[in-house]
Amino acid sequence: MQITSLFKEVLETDEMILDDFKIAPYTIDWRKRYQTSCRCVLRPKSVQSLQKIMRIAYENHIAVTPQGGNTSMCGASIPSVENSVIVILDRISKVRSLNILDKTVTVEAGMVLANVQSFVREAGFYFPLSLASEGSCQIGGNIACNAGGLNVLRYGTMRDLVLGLEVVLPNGDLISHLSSLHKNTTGLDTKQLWIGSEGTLGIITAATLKIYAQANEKITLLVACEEINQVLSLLEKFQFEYMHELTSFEYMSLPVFELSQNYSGISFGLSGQHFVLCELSLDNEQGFNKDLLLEQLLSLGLSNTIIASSDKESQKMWQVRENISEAQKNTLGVSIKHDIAVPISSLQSFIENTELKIKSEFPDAIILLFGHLGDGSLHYNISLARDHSNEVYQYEEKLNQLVYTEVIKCSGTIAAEHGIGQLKKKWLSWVRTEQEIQIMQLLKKNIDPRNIMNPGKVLPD
Ligand code: FAD
Ligand code: 2HG
Ligand code: ZN
Repeated sequence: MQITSLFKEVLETDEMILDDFKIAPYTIDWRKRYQTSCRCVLRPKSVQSLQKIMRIAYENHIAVTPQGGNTSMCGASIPSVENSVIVILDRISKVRSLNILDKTVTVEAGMVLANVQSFVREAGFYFPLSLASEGSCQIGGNIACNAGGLNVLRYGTMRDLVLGLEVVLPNGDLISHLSSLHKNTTGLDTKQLWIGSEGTLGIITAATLKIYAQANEKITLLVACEEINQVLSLLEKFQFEYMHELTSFEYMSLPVFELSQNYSGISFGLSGQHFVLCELSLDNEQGFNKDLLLEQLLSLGLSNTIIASSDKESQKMWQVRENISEAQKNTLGVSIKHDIAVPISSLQSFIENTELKIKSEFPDAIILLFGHLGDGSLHYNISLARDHSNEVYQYEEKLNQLVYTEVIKCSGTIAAEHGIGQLKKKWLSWVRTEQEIQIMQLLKKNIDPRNIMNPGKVLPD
């Protein structure tokens, strides 16, 4: 029987998208780096429907790619084998419960991140995961990628925010362990297997997440620096003076700052080579000492600073930061992306050495360096002045090699927050040992013996 007919037998008509024109947006990724095909897009209206889908897929060896908001930067959300089906979760997207005493919210996986944030905010609390794609990415996708974003410094990545999970396994069985416990030392923490698994071990349907008190006051400031070591001194100083109150420490190099300011139609009139966007979230009610903050900056020779004087000004600062990916895509076309992290103590040498290596082989390289410097992760994106088209991909392998060689010299990683997907599969062995990869393969074989869950992603073939 045809693949689509098998699903038609158990699903309602509105749970299947069959029209090629309507399927098209699901088969191309956000970057337009990967384009593929699929048999159909399935849109289960309940967890039970999803279980039926997985039973059929399992019995008939049909490859399934779960897709959330399709904002993956490494081709994880797009099928990479023929005859796949895509499963989307936008109809499994309710809030299941809010537990104020436990400080948790339980939401379904298809809920858009921004909706989770606003639900929690309206209840008087705070959910800290925040990324530029929050208007379209979904909690399930965030968990499957172990998303990081702008507040990792204080709250950690998705791994730190999930207390319980509900998952449909490749054979259709359901594991439901939506625990609200902040402590549970009963053997291995198996939920962590699905966090960061990029859809290769099953489909996440719900999660219990930590929520926090809202800050009493937030201070946003933009600091211009001439030298990268000033940026690092600023981080050191703020971590010492403000500790947990420092929630974001985002870095933008001059080309990135200019590109995004122009794209956003905003100018802060700051001059420098390096820019830092910081957020301090104050929990006490004593009010904020702006003079002290300025003094601290001056002690580092940093006088070129703007402290946001209104919510509007703070939003503008964040707009410039959050528009970077769009600005890059729409202005410079193709960029070769690297989502790396190195120990903060090695950042300066990594930045200096990598630029030297890249420029010596690609003198026309436009290096777009920005990211979550406070937690050691940076986006090292490269465009070439000679060409903005897909032709640039012919240099991807060489550029990856140059960047990743420097990353490895610093004991860093090639995927700090976007994952491996199909893009970085061949580089996995650069950062994980043979034994670690074997353990991952063993787990995959056991949980997904028919290799139907998002095949062709993360692990070597
Ligand atoms: P998708 O892209 O749809 O899927 C990603 C992976 O998760 C795929 O492997 C997919 O199969 C799997 N998946 C999706 N849903 C499920 C599910 N329910 N169960 C099992 N597997 C599932 N990432 C960061 O970490 N930090 C950032 O700051 C950041 N900023 C971004 C900014 C922009 C403009 C864009 C486009 C992306 C950004 N990303 C960032 C990358 C991206 O990883 C996140 O946007 C997000 O976590 C992906 O969620 P999604 O719902 O779009 O997942
Ligand atoms: C960010 O930090 C995202 O804005 C996107 O992780 C990074 O576009 C990129 O390379
Ligand atoms: Zn990022």
